[in-house]
Amino acid sequence: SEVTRVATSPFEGQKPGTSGLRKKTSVFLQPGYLENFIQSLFDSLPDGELRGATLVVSGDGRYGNAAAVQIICKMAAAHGVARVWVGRDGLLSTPAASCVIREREGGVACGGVILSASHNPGGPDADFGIKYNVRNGGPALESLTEEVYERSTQIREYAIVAGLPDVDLSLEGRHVFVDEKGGAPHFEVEVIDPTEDYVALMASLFDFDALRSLLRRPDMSLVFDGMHGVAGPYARAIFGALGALLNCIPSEDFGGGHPDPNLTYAAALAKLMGLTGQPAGGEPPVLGAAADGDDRLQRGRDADRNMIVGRRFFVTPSDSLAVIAAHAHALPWLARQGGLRALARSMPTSGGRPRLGEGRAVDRVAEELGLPLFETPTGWKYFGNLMDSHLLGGADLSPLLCGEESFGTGSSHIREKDGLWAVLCWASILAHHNVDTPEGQLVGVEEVVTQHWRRFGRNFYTRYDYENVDAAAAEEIVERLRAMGSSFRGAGYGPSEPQLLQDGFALATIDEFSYRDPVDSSTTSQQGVRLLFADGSRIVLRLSGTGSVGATVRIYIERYQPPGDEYALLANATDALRPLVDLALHLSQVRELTGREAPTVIT
Ligand code: VG1
Ligand code: CO
Repeated sequence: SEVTRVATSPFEGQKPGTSGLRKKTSVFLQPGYLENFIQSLFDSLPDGELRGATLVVSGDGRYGNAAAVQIICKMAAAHGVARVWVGRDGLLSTPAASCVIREREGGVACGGVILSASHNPGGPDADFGIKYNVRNGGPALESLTEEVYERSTQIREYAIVAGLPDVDLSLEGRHVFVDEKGGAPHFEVEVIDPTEDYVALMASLFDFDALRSLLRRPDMSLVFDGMHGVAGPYARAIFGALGALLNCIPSEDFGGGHPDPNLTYAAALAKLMGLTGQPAGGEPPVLGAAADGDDRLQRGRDADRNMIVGRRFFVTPSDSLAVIAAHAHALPWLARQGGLRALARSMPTSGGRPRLGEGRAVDRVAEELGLPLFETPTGWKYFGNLMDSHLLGGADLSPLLCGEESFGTGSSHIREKDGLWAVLCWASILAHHNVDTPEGQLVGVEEVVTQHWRRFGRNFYTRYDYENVDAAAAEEIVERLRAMGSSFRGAGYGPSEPQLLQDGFALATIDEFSYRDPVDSSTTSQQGVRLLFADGSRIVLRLSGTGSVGATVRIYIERYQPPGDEYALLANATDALRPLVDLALHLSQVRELTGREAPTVIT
């Protein structure tokens, strides 16, 4: 069919944030909005990139997903793409999309358009999102997304094969379109099984036999909460293959709201695991996990995040990363590759700078294993460059483990965070600790984590989110802390001369995080204000880059407890952090400036 050129004019604000372009669904539904963005994206790709190429197009199934897939297919046809891979029903989890780009047919795809607003809720009144992942399977870097934005401000027309019929996305297989005049280049949409490539990859990374033996023990139990997200089918395929009795909680038990996997939103799992209230009947399961999925009615599914819970025991995401890193030897594919080469974490993830006070959490593990530790801005895209450092002429830093405090954990097996992979890591860690334990004496999650603290110390950690506050007020909070930084330095305070604050806190540094990518030397600045204390405690404040309206203020609060004092090590986190939380609220004036008495969410 013919390519149509449709006249259009720019929409404001098509600027991708932490993880792609996220806007209200109604904004995306304006005629031409999606088309403009896709045209700007296609125009920003290297010359010839799409000609004859295979492109992955899929999403998390939220409201608008299927219609957007059809439009993008028609635009791909107009730009010379030979084949589009779409997951059945237009669905692929974010990690599975990364996997399909990298692995399917040996990694022939040129990239993928992922329709997801991940942890933001979906629906006609909620959010929609779109991001592009490049050939390595990872999110596009800022150099590309900036260009897309630039082009979106100047766009005049977009190209589409408007006459191409919609594809039945429920039918797996090849849907081939031949030009009626014959001989013209053909275009096809291949609807693929969304779990096939991903499950095969997991089976190659982990020792499924060892996991099967663990999961068959009468004293072992696992519960996985897919939170109505796309994780469900992947979990069924994987844990089904492992013969695990997957306690599938009926979805009706979950209230709608927000797809973050955390103790607030995964309330049913928290209850089942004995963290809140009385669990119904018997001991809670040994290992519990949730992926990010979503609210009940407005399906949105992404499955890149994970939450790990033990029996009556919550594992902070920063601890989860540190524990996985400390167990690299127990993870088969890492062992096969001769062990880890590097570790990375986003700046707000538990750690801080090791040169001040003690190095912490994952930093301590890196120190002990003698591995380089990279501290990157928030968002997954920065990890990809490190993993592909050899392609850019640097030292090979893969295999690399990385993570974020926001329930994101992953490694160089793909280029996205990966919720189910993290659960398999934890199952592998339990398998490793329980090779010889007698029945009834299974080493559980709590024991693994407390052993870790006894060796490395513990980072008490919490995050306060103030969602959808006035944008000017949010800016003012950041400005205040910047100004505080200037006067702090002006007065000559610093690491060797800390400033004594209320409650005896000694402030050693205030700075604003900026990152110079060690591989391609690009820089990213204004990534959050950090207050570092002489005892190694830390307060970080930054504004979210994934919201669709207003601003979200995130305050990250962390205190390090060295090993040795058993009582202090096992203290209640809320109590242990209270003075520092009070200080953070006081210094930021977040209550006064936003008019919010309490945060929207505490994790
Ligand atoms: C948040 C998290 C960040 C994460 C991002 C995407 O970003 O803090 O760690 O990478 O969401 O996660 P921000 O800018 O709102 O703080 V997902 O699961 O929504 O792709
Ligand atoms: Co997500």
